[in-house]
Amino acid sequence: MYRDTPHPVHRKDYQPPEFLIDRVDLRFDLDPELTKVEATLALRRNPAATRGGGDLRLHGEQLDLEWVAINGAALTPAEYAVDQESLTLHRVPDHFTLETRVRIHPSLNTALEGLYQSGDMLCTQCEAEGFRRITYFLDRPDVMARYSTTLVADKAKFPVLLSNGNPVETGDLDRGRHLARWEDPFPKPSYLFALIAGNLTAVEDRFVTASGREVALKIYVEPHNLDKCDHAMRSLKKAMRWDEERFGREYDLDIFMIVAVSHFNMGAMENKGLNVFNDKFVLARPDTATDVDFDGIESVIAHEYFHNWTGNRITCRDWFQLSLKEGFTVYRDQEFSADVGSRGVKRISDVRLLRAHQFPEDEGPMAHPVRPDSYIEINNFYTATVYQKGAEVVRMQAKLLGPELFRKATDLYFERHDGEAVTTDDFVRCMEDASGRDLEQFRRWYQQAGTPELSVREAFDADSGHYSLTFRQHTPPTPDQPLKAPFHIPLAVGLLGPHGDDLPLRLDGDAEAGTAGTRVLELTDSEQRFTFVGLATRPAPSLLRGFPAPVKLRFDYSDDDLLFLMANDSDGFNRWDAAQTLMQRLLLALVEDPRAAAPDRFFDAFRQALLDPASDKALLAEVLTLPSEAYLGDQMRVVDVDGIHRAHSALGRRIGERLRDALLEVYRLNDSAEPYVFTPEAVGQRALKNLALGYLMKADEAAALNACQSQFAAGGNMTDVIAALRYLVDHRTVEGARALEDFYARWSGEPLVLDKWFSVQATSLREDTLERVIALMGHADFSLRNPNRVRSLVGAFCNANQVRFHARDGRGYRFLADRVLELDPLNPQIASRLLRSMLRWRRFDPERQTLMRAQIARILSAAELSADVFEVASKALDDEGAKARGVS
Ligand code: B3K
Ligand code: ZN
Repeated sequence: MYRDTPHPVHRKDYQPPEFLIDRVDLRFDLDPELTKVEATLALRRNPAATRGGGDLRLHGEQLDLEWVAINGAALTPAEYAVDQESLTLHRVPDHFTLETRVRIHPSLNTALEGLYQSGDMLCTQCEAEGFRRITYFLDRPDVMARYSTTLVADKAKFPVLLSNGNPVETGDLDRGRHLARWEDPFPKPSYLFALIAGNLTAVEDRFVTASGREVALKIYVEPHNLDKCDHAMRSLKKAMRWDEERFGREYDLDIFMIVAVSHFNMGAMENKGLNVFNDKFVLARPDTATDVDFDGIESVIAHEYFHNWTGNRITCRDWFQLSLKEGFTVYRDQEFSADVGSRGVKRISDVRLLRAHQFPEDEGPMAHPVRPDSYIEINNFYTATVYQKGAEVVRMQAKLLGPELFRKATDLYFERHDGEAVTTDDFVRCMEDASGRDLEQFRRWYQQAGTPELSVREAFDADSGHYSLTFRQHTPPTPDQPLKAPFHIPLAVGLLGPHGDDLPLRLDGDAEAGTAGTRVLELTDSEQRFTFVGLATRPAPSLLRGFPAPVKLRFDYSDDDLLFLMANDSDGFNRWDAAQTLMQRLLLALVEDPRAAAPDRFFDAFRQALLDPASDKALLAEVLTLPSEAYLGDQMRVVDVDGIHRAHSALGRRIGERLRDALLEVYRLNDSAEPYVFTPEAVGQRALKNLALGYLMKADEAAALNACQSQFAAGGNMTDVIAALRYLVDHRTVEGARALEDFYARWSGEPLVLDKWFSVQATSLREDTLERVIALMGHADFSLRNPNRVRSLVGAFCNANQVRFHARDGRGYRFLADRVLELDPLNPQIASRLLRSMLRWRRFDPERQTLMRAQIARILSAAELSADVFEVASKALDDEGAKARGVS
């Protein structure tokens, strides 16, 4: 907690560490109330350091220092100084051994950073700067050391003791205690340290690597969750194999462990050899977890596993380089999911996510480049920009290089930088060196914030058969970056003939006749024209196939073009995008004029798509899903909260009414009685079926109510149950209330399922949702101490329920501010995340602006705030930044 204004850290101030640490020997005497940590560090002056003095300052927070010695001699108080954030050793030699002993208090650690207690177990979270809450250290990623860890604890309470690396010793001690010692042969930064102590059971398996080494795989969970690990284990083995095949990366230790923890600030953590997971991303059974959960588990397990190479073996020089590991690893997990599932659907859901979270971030007060220039609290920069846009930036490089050269470049990266802490620039240099391409201009994607707007004009000359596309790029100002230089943007373009076929793509000046399909063009200027030749009639342009760059496309498609692309484009992504644009248009017209009617041909196209037996069901479900209310708001100059909600409900209801028969047919055809399987086909079938049911429920269709109730009662799998529950709660007061009671009675003992029960209520469109949410805050099962529970109730209400959170009376805003103030002293990371729902207050009408502004100001005036919340709140209200962007 800070009384003074916390200061930003700047990228330009980076200095190499004055000392390096070669070895770390840790000994933990574990106890939830009081844990003792003894650390022995082998330090030496860094030959590459640019400055150095006699003193050495180590990071340390909330540590009670008991003892400190250099080369075996205890220091006297004159030889060191301790403050709230550090231990400074005066006049240290060039080489020395430092020993410290500190006391820490895991059971009091509600921030869940450092060593803390979750239920009956002890666990750690060190990224980004949690290790300094465990012991005094150079807690920065460019200090990589070899660790050994000895854990001592009561054997009955903590039979399992885990840390990074390989197990080397176990043994019994006096007073019912025991010990375990772990050695990690790979040098690592402190943020990758982990330990776990608990009463856990493991699901075990083995994996033989491409070179024939055997690796033991263990997933540790609390004993009652043993039957929910199959999917996680399958996912892990798939990910290990895929990384060998696709990137040539093999696992390197004898053992790989995953531990599921129920109190966790984020999704999971890639600690070397010992990944610690939020149990939401491990535990799944068909009756407890939805398709979305199964999918999340598969990709998060893969993501953390992939970090072993992109993050752990090669790490970040400093936290400004976070996207070096996160952007690349997200790209890798996206490609993995595309390969093991459906590539088209995966791309759609990734772009949906990017547009829903990253684009708004890029136009808000916390917009920052993929490689930020400054931060106050690094935990605030685990953002959609660093992760998702960072992945898009890697994807663009893969596109520019093509698959072979990209693989050559990643091979070079792994070889050149193994064991190092490097920068995003080092990554791009590998792309350049392996391909011979100059990516100097491309580097702007790391440096400039903001989403480029890409306006396109077309011209067709029937006489010459020339068809030209003129692209103009413009990136709006962002805080501290008023002017932007043009980006290097890969474009993937196709042209459709009158029968929907892909035309040959020959550019003016090409020697060869073009081939039909998709062509990658490179835009580097602020305006550039591409002229295609040999066209008999005006083609329908299919621009940005597969979404090759994170930009906003502005092209004045006619409705006819969109319907044509939706029906014919060979690119699945663009079929979806055309449908989305069309629906967005209809909805925004309805917002303007509630009496506007959707044209018949829209319903005809919808019906045709629904009844097409050849269609990919998962893709179809995506195509036929209306853009969300929040996304529609993003497309308006001033978000019309109530108008959007009205239009959204009206069109949904209209679809249900007009297409009743087709929807009922689709429901019937896809309502399978087969046992649950998690395959792309089965997932698609469930998605389509539940989409149809949703439209029918909106239309208040009697047959749908029956179907919904029996689907809920049958309880076949959680995907179907939760869909039915949501529809009942949203549309039927009596039946909804009964279903909620039944659901609670059935699932109150399963925390992850209970989270869904809270979420369904928090995201309900019913008018009394806020009252319910407030009432649920007092429910015996609610706790501010569990991040999953907070997210499932408070987070869901504030982030995923635009119409109720942004209710005109401002009570949603006050509710959020109260929660932020309540949570901040307990868990600043969670408090600061929640507050982000108000970051874009300037996008709303003046009344709502005033209300939100007042709540943010109230938060800022609190006597004590964490750096996390302070940074978000102060940037939210930063008028200078806003002026630079031309908004008021
Ligand atoms: N690297 C962690 C995130 C750490 C967040 C710290 N506030 C999980 C991941 O991205 O894989
Ligand atoms: Zn990651």
